[in-house]
Amino acid sequence: MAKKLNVGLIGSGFMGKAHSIAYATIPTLFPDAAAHPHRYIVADVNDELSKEAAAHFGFDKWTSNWKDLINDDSVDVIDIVTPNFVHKEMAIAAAEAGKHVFCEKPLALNKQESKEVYEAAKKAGIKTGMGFNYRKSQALAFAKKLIDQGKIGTVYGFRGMYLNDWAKDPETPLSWRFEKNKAGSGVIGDQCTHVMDMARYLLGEIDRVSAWTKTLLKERPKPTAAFDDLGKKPSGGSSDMAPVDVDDACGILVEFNSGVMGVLESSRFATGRGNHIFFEINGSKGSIRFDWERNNELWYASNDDEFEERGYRRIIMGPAHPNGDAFWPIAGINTGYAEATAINLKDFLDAVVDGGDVDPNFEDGWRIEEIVDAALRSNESGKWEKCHE
Ligand code: NAI
Ligand code: SOE
Repeated sequence: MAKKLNVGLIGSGFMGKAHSIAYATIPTLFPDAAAHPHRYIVADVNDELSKEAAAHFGFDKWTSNWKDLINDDSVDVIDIVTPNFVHKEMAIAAAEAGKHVFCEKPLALNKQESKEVYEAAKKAGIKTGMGFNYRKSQALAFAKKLIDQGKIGTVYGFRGMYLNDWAKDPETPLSWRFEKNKAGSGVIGDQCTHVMDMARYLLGEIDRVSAWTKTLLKERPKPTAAFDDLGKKPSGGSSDMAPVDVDDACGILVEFNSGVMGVLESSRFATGRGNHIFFEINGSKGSIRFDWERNNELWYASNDDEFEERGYRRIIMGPAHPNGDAFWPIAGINTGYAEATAINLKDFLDAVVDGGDVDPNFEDGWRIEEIVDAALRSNESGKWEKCHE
């Protein structure tokens, strides 16, 4: 019988919705899970948003002061889905109150802040989880299985990218994602970190980087309301302009601890790209490739195939693949973003109850911010930079 855990959710934007859908579906998808979430209380910045979120997302209660969640003895886990600049304060307060904490990526604005959050959570002895949800898709978990089984042999190289085009329009107003003091960094922390997470998950730690970043539009219209226009048709900008002080595009050469070479690229100006999170891994016995826009497929090429039949084959995810029991009886019926987010939150909640390890956790959040920091340093120095302490 699953233990009920009361969730306190802070933030009710894009990810507030995604996490609420996950909490609603976990009991149905995973009847045998150790924990089942209860949507207990939600907080946003004012009464209107918070009340609307409770009604829309199915929470019992709401408040416009996130500290109420921390001080509520009935709350078992705090889930932080606010803009990056408030993650640190909220996560440390929750940890110090002995709550288990899940935080969206990035863990904090930079590597120093992220380390502080990681250490506060470690000291408090709580369970932590990170919002690197894409890696929880069936295809990613299956890719890891193939690699761990040696199906692609000795790994020679990783190439990955995260391309979309939501920022390409100069009329898109400034929002927190364009401001260093609110976002920490630009596309490198906001998007490229998802590919870094996949790379670390599949191939282990990244040791050093050589990077180049660019701000493609140096100013944008000041917003006339406090909203994030992410991906929508531009509206709500004034004729006054404000500076963009973070990167819009990046290219990074990486070397893993294993010595494997990799190359990463990310841009939010890649016209025509939606959510193109792509990687390819080449090895001595085969290759794997993946594209999130077709996230129910994993492409696999094996040198064991007959010479004349060699090339990529498309494997469609289904009941035979990781977490298959939770979904549909036939391959190709398909799962997506909501299901990957549900698996990520389910794994975290289960660990709260059964005491197991969470993967990814705040240490991963901190280590990834170290890689971001090294890439930003490399952009300044023009040299390779080591990532970790
Ligand atoms: P958003 O701007 O759509 O929503 C943020 C919400 O937080 C807003 O409703 C805002 O009013 C609220 N908020 C801000 N300050 C607050 C405070 N002090 N107390 C309570 N509520 C507060 O942002 P979005 O897109 O949901 O991003 C949130 C976080 O999730 C970010 O850290 C972002 O990087 C991450 N994210 C992760 C994704 C993933 O796939 N893992 C996808 C999108 C965002
Ligand atoms: C914007 O680039 C964004 O919402 C990111 O913040 C998310 O992490 C990404 O997965 C979707 O795009």
